[in-house]
Amino acid sequence: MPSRLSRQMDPFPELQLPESRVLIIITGGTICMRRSDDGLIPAKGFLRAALAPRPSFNDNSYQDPLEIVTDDKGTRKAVQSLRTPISAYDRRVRYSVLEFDELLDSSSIDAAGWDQIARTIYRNYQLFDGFVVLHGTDSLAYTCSALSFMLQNLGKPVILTGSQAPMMELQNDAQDNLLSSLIIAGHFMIPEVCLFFNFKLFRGNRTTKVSAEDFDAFASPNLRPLAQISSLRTNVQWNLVYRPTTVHPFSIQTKLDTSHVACLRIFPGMKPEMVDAVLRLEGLKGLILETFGAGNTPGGPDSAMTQILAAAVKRGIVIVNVTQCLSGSVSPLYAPGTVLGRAGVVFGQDLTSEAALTKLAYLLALPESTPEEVAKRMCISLRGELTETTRTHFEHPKNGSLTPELSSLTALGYSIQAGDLQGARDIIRGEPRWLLNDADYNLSTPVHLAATGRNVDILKDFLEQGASVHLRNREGHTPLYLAAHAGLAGHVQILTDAGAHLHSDEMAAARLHAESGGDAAVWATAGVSGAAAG
Ligand code: ASN
Repeated sequence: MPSRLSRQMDPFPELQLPESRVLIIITGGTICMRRSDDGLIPAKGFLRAALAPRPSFNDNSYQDPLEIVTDDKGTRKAVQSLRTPISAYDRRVRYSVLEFDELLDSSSIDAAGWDQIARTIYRNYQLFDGFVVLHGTDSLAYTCSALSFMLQNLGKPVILTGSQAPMMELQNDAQDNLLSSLIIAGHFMIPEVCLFFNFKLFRGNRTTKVSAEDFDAFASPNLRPLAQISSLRTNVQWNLVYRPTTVHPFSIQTKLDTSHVACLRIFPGMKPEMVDAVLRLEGLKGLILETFGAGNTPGGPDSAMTQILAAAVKRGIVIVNVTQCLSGSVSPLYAPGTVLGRAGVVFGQDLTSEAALTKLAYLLALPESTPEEVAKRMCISLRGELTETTRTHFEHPKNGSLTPELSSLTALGYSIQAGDLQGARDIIRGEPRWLLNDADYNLSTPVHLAATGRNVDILKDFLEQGASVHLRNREGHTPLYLAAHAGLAGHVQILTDAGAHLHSDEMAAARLHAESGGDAAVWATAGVSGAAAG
């Protein structure tokens, strides 16, 4: 693998842009299927059969092996990697493939499969800039929703995709879906679990499958796409991107127990006993009720249906009201919905059924969860899965010769330089766009500047507002590297608390600094193994 130093001496300027690394995780689905006597079934060997022969997935450069972690003990294995040709954004994406032992038609995935995906991402989190998960479309919206909750304080893009026709068929949507997912994961710091399909990037927990055959198979009825691909560029709606705003590193919650939850669709004339029978299933802890329109069920306050639901809530079962409609929200707009609310049924607002079911399974799996706590958290947004009331939006008048983006970024740079926390906050508050992941001519973000700035509180403030710790500047450096290089122990600590880690490309240089005159304790906190701590 070319080292940072050799890359810096390369005479071709475009090669100086840091290459990004993406791990493709293959779980199955039509995208990797081949024909058989029993119909389409998933087939192994995707990298060799489907990716290596295609010029848009393989620039035929020297195929550096990349390391991947294969188990919870941290066992590393070197696997083949391929690299894309240079993108419209002057960057190449190097990727490796990790194929699960058993590839599934996604109709058979369950919570154990979600665990396997979450663990694979967790084990390999520090080795890659982003992740692409290949998955069947049938249960894709469920898996996206489940993972959005299971991956806590996610700081890197995780993009799930699949296709309606296999990659090995002459006419397919697989190639576009996979290539776009790879490019987005390798270029744009969107720290969310996303679903990419038919030129659109969606927040995963907002999606639902709407067609069994069209290429336009997914919709996100209550939230616009996070990005759209056009012939010219990828248009990211940065103002929509969700970011964790607490200073905690990435972690996962596994073992969602879907056997404790159920989903029922109300229909005209439905017998209340049916609902009662489900609510009395042994071990049931939560129910998603798909109701009519804005959240209505048949019957009034004293009806058998309402009494059954109220009694179940009293027994500690969490019941969540979501709409059968494709879009819109449930609320106490009509009397029947209000009656349900009074009976203790939670208003699921504009949650999809997929998000509601997996969120309920996630919350019930958290240690020490109580029905009251679960009911409370079902109504608030944990990962942007539901629309909370709108926030106030401030805007300063703009003038000057720089574009508004650059003038705000420059002003922010001066505040950081002066250590002026209030000044930095004022600029960000008055800025309608997402400024904290913007970068200057050197690809330095405000976090890069704050990482060596005189006031560590500014750095902390940026992280609490959801700024990414993983973006790299033109030299390929993370903010953590810069802080450690400057010997700033407090800055290094807060960055690692927020989940920052050195990029694999930086490790060799970091080790060199730690061994030759740098502050070994600071480098050790930054994650250089072997550097003396304390
Ligand atoms: N049955 C397939 C699956 O979900 C459908 C697809 O991927 N298009 O695995």
